[in-house]
Amino acid sequence: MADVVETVTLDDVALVTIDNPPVNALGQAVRQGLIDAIDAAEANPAIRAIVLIGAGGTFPAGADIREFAQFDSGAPAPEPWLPQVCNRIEACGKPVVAALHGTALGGGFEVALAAHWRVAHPAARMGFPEVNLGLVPGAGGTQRAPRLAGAKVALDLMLSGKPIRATEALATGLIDEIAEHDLIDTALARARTMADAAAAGHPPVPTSNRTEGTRDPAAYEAEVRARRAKVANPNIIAPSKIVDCVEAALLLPTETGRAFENAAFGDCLTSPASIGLRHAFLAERRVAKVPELARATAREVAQVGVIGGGLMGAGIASALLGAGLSVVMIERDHDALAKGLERVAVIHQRAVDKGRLTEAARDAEWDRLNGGTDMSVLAGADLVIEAVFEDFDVKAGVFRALDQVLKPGAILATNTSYLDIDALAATVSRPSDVIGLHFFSPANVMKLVEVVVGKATADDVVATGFALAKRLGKIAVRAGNIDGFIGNRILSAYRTATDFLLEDGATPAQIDAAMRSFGFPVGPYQVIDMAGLEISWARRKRLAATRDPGARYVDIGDLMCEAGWIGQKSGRGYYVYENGARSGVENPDVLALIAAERDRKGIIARDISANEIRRRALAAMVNEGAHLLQAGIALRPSDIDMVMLFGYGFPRWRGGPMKAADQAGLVQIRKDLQSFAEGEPEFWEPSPLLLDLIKTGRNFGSLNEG
Ligand code: T1G
Repeated sequence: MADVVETVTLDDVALVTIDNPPVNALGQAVRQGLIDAIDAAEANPAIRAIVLIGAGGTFPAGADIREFAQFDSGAPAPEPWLPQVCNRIEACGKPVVAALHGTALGGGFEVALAAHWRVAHPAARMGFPEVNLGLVPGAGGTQRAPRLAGAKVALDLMLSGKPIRATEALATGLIDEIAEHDLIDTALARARTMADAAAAGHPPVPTSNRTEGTRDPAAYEAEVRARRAKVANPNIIAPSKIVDCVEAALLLPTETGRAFENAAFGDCLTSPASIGLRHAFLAERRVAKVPELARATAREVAQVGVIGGGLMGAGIASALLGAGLSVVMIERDHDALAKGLERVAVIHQRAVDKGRLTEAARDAEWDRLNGGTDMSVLAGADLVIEAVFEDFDVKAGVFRALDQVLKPGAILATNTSYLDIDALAATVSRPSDVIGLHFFSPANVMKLVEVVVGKATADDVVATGFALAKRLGKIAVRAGNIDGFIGNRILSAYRTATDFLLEDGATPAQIDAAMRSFGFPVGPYQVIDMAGLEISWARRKRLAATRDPGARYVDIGDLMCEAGWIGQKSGRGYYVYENGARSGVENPDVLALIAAERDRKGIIARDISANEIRRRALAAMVNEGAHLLQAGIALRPSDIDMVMLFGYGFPRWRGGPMKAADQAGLVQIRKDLQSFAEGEPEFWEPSPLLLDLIKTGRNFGSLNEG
């Protein structure tokens, strides 16, 4: 492996380059290389100063997140640790200048803060994203940044996790200079100037001795107190720890403050939330590792057709326009088309009103939107997405019409949320050009797209689906062709488990509260009321013929639909929504219906704890996920996690249902499944994959390659 840290001597300056693609992460070899380079330069009498820079696109973007995974099992970090590297840089007897470009993040920015001067490329950004991983900056950042810029700036950066531009960093004192010309030349010149000053008896002040940020202790403490009041969270400790560390920078001597930070970092590193958040970070990037993408390249897509201007079609059109594509929206008649285009205009205006889109950008997007009622206008389209009524015959009719007009090589995508992709592909002359692109509503907001691959789907069509999703800034997950694909299938299992609880003694509000305490933003019955009960009712009716008559079936949802209680849109569902209110109150009629159903089935209601609700919900999701893995519908467990995070509000800090199962322990999940099986043995039957993982001493994480 080429040296990840290389030193070139330029007259009297050592230019130390970190070269560890793709983001110069500070893995063990880089850390050791930096220590060696500083030692060598300091010992070399010909060297008067040192410049640190990253090769490729960026200064180090942080510690190596992959390396942390080994600590989940408690293994010690390989030395030298990053704090030691930073302390060594700061203690160097010769000036060290950090030259920043790209994204100097986390440990990378901490290395820069330990240097004696920071000069940045104008386009560089810097920050502390550790909090997004459930961590505190653990290499001196919580002690050095406040000394330069004060508590407010440091806490804004560390609690938001968002990077700032070089100009902002300069204004706060976190960096010292922006290179107006060549970054390296500027850094070299600065290094020599500092060496001259040192030779004249004015050595640089180590960052840890700087006081610009701590000169007003009262204001500093007030900022700490104000922040502390807002960040308490029993599940995610990093924000509170960050506040404590920044406070320590004011109150404790340097060495003690560093030790305080190190202890806080250790607490965070082993916390379930950091394990979950770091899993999510890597899983988000792993989803793109799909066999078809290794075998083919995406087709060019410039012009896209969207069939249907309803809620989904308008959302998809808006997302496409936002990605710079030209869109032709097709509707059955001019009235429907006008309504569809109007929906896009409303989405655009909302974005402008919220400052997410300038009027000029809105106008430019609008100029790339055309509409029609005759599919012949799609003759030039590279890809067409149908988002018409969720009925096979309707969609098949659209596909047959498209097949007549689209050019060879054009892709036919369906936005269906559960219909059979292979059956749809069989209706056209080009089944290999058919794919599922299952967007989630609202499609201009939700990041998840399930890319559903049919038996005939060509590799480059799959690659095109992934490329399009990436261009839309979305997370694409590969799904096999099965009813409900990945997300809706798991959602169905989750709701079956909670419906059983409704009959057994829980109320919708209790179940929703329990799942909100698990970390979902809203509970399952609140979600159903928002989406509309009729959607899952249609699915149940569609599957009725194939349902096991001996299996337990809960009629509550069907009875509610028959009574017209289909959720917010009807003013009542599991909750009552007075005068179109967004949040409802419990629907007494539903409680009465549930009680009547218990009587009819001879069920004696029992008290059900929030903990049991949460365990049953998770076990149902995990078991269905294991079934999907076994059937090859999902490529890996972490793909299932990403579907549930980005499509269904599963709490990110838990990493997803499969990660949560690993954190709970698969033996516990099996125990739960077995204890729940009493009432519905078929439903709770443990997946063979789950049992096999337990038997072989593995977990779901062991199936997430790479
Ligand atoms: N460690 C390991 N791999 C990383 C990485 C990291 N820090 N950052 C990115 N990668 C990989 C990523 O998995 C992907 O790999 C490839 O690089 C491109 O990433 C002690 C404790 C820098 C803005 O949190 O925000 O320092 O999939 O697709 O869109 O205080 O990556 O190709 O195999 O995201 O151009 C703090 C995380 C760490 C920064 C680039 N740093 N990275 O975005 O590319 S903790 C972070 C990012 C820490 C210290 C603490 C982004 C990016 P693969 P990508 P991108």
